[in-house]
Amino acid sequence: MGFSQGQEALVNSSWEAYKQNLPHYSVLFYTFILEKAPAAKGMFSFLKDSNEVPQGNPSLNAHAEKVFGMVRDAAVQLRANGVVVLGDATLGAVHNQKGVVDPHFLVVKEALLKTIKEVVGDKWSDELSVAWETAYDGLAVAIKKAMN
Ligand code: HEM
Ligand code: ISQ
Repeated sequence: MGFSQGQEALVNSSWEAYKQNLPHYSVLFYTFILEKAPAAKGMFSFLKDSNEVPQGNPSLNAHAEKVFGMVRDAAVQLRANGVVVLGDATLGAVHNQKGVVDPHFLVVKEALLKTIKEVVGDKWSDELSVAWETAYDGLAVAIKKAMN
């Protein structure tokens, strides 16, 4: 089964809700990543010098928005073309250089889903979860390919 219009709509509407309170959800996103992978702290330039995830850091917010936006774009691509193509080919090298390995992709995936769960509150559903997971997995495959 391909990625449906309904799935794309689920991703789009929760992406819009995420952007409504970007600073809050971005901090939450990093917090979930570090809960699962405390050692990842040293990998992120905007985290490594502080004990907590810094609030109100524009660069931190912009990076988180970019990651979420890329997953949302992956959903659009899956719906239109059935495949995710990485727009920025340098992302493979960026992640290699930072020492990102395969299991990290599961950490980021879980953090993304937990964040979306907070974003949508009682609108959370299995369908919503599967839509985000499918888009994320497609994008993760594309980034991992670029890392080889
Ligand atoms: C950098 C996206 C997975 C760690 C970046 C950048 C993007 C990005 C766009 C470039 C800098 C920026 O503009 O934000 C993604 C996406 C992912 C993914 C879409 C999954 C689908 C991962 C994973 C890790 C990771 C699994 C490991 C924990 C990093 C680090 C940087 C980075 C450490 C450099 C940040 C800095 O400048 O300090 N990522 N990434 N990424 N990514 Fe990812
Ligand atoms: C880059 N890659 C993966 C996850 C991220 C989370 C927040 C900011 C940047 C990121």
